[in-house]
Formats: sequence, structure tokens, C-alpha cells
Amino acid sequence: LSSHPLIDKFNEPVLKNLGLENDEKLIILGPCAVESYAQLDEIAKFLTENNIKFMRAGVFKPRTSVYDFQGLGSSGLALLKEIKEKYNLKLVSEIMDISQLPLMNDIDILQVGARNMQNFELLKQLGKTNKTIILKRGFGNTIDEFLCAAEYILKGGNKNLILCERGIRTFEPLTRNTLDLGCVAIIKNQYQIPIITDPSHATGHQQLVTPLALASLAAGADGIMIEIHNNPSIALSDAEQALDLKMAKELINRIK
Ligand SMILES: [Mn+2]
Repeated sequence: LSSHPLIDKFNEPVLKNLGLENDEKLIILGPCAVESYAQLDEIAKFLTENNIKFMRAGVFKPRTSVYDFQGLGSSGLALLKEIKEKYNLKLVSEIMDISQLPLMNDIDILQVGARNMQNFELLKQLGKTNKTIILKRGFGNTIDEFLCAAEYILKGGNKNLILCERGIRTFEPLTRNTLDLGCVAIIKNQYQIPIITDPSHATGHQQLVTPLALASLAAGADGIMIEIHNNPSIALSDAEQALDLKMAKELINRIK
């Protein structure tokens, strides 16, 4: 294994710094992408009614095809700001390039996506900020490489870091990726750094999200991040894996 001394001695109360009580799980729900004010408003209202304090929503979308919806960019951030002020939610959104950082002052947690896990320049720059970061595991990366990537952020001085297992690419075609709960167990056994999972991108199917969300928490994950949509059938990205609000409500109840 590579050396990762800062992971080894990591002891920062990252989740407490986000306002979570002892052993409270970090539950992040929201749409894959910001699409409109009405969409965000309906989802944010649902979250507030169900006492969920963290909303995810992408505005810079790393899509496999350049011909797919690329996100609303800075106009999406303006919508998120309005929603944040109306509902007092904490926001999670993906940063793809350090040039986007000055635009993202209203985002509470910056996500580094799987495709950028080894974008070392981005990691170094984020290490110089005091923003809370969710670092997703690349779908082709080992746990050791995941920890090495985390070390890049920590080495810059930023200790507000949360890892996220989001599935790895295997020979199995019936799920989008394979959620590696062994990764969660290893991290929880050996280190203090928080780790959550993303069962939405791990499975790619609405029906598989809830079982793997519950399995993640059973395996010791500190939280989950899940895609939900007020009308999944018209979602502009990742429609097949988005829970509708009824399914999201059932998930929340089962987590409790
Ligand atoms: Mn997505």
C-alpha cells in the first residue's frame, strides 16, 4: 500500500462541523441536476417537510456524451441560492474545475466526482480552501488510490473531507456499477475519516437504490447521497435511477 499519513491520523469532527449530532447520519437527497426553479422548489419543500437538511443538485455536469445535458452552470447556482435562502438547506454540488470555485460561495459542500478523483491539480487547489469536500471514488480506482487522492486534499491543510463510495466498474452489466461495501467496511475499520455511499450512481436503477442505501448504513457508512426527482420520467439526467418523492419518503422512514 502507498503511504497516507494524514489519513492514518485523521481525527477531524467533519460531520459535527456540519451540525450533525452524535452518530447522526449525513443524509443528502436531491436531483441529479438543477433543471428549473419549480423543480428545486418542489424537492426542497419535500426535504424540509421530512427534516432533511442537505440537498444535492448539480449545475456543472460531467456527462459521458458531450451531446447530453451539461447542466445550467452559473444560472443554476442562482436558482440554488434562492432555494437555499427560502428553505435554509445546506447545498451539495459538484465542482469540475477550480475556476468554478468563486462562483460556488453558496454551496456548503463541494463534490469531486468520480471522473475527477485523480485530477490532482483540482485536489491540491481544494486542499488550500476550507470548504467541506465530498471526494468520490473513481469507478476504476482501488481503495489505496482513493486514499492517495484524499491525501492530496488533506496535505494542503483542508481537513473538512468526506469520502464517498459510488460503485466500481466490474464485469456485471445488470447494474450501472458495483457498490463496494467492502470499501466502506475497510475505511470504517481502519480510519476515522467519514465515508458515505452513493447508491444511485452505484446501481443506476430506481428499485435498487433503497436496499443498497440501507445496506450501506448497516455496513457502517456515515451517510448516503441519493438522487430524487419530483417527476423522474422527465428528468434531464439520470432519470432511471431517481427516486420519486413517494419512494424517497419510504426510504427516509426505513432509515429511521
Ligand atoms: Mn447523476
